Amino acid sequence: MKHLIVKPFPKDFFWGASTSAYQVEGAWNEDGKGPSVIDMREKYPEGTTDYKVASDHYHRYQEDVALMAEMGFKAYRFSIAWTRIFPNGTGDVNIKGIEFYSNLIDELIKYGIEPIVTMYHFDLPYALQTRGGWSNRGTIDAFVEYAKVLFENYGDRVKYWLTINEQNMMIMHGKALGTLDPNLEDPDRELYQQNHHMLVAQARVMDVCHQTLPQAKIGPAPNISYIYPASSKPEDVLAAQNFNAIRNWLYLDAAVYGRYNKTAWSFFEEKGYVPVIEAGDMEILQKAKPDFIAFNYYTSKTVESSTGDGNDKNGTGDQEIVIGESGVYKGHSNPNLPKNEFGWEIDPIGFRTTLREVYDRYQLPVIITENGLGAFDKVEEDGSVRDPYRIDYLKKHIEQMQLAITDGVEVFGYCPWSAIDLISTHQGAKKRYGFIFVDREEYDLKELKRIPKQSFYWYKDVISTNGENLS
Ligand code: BGP
Repeated sequence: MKHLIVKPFPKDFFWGASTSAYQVEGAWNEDGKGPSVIDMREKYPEGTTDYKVASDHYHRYQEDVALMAEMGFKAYRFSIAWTRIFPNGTGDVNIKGIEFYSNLIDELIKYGIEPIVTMYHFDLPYALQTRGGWSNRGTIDAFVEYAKVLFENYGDRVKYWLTINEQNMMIMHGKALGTLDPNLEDPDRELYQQNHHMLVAQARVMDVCHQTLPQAKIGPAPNISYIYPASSKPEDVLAAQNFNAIRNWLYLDAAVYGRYNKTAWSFFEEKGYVPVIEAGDMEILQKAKPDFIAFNYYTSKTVESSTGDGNDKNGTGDQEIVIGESGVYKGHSNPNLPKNEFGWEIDPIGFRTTLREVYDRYQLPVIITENGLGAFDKVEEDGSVRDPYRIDYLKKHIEQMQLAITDGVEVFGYCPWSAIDLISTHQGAKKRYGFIFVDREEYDLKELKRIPKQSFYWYKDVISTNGENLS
């Protein structure tokens, strides 16, 4: 639809940005923090650093929040490191960890910035992993115990909660993210069992949130990308339906309706991935209802029908760009879309399509919790950092988000990735996403000086005009 009149962004729209604890904080073993699966990874991608210091936000959060306030942030989405609260995943609470986030939340509130808290962003406590991680139903209880402590300590100030970041990516690409236990014997079958446990854990936590904090709102935070068929061939359309179900709707149908998506379930049956569901699990899923849907969007995906000859994995680049599943769908590079430096297709219109589809299916308010462009930013001789490519990416996505709002989608916030430079999951410190440059290199920490980028000033203007001035 080509709108002649575009609706404005809602008043009180949550303009902000996102980070995650392990990628930004550093201080990986300070003040009683226990190790997470990320800290204990056997190796990191070649030529990339670990997460021990990251952007040193743990020690510099006041300076960082002041910069966010200068940009005019209305919201900041960050994650709490489970291992700062429970160094062993469960058991004794670490008071210093409680204090850190309490101070961070107070600092945000001081500037009128709404804290939006992700409870778990990839960094499962290593102590739980050694006991089977998400394969062990005990981890469900541990997550509920952890959530209760967060609600008790921060529920007076935090109104917006996100349960699990990108559960779908942890299940489908856990190896690349470093969240998958490398010793799993039958990873594919086991992963969908873990997925089931995460769904139950999420549902229980949503329920506890509603019972204990009636004013709070809580939702899931998957990565959602609408899947296109490579052509109008009916076989390709079926393949796209398959992948949409397995990658996207499986997770949201369970979170919102408390049921397994039928196409995804038939995929489990076909492949031998059917999870064990214990008595009462489906009732738990059905009882819990999210208040909104948060999702991360970077790119769309395109597939064609499977050749079934073992050559379905297709694509180039990193992360989940190489996709395909024998007999189900085959990855296809979309010739209509440009790619970023890392091979990720750039698709702003796909963002509008995804927003419309998510809202049509679930009829819940939506907040975008990640969207952004990774690039090799550099400090110029005059000390500035110019990132017009990032401005261009964000501008086009914001335009499409506004069109989706005009289409009728209820969007209440936009928190792109990332507020400040942090360590990328796949390419270390050199791949940057932030509005604020952090002066460090992969192995040389320098002084970790903060430098507002060109996009910082641009975004400041976007926020102050409530999205009217995108130029
Ligand atoms: C999402 C994660 C983030 C972040 C982002 C960018 O999947 O939720 O934690 O890493 O992707 O990915 P990358 O850093 O690999 O470019």
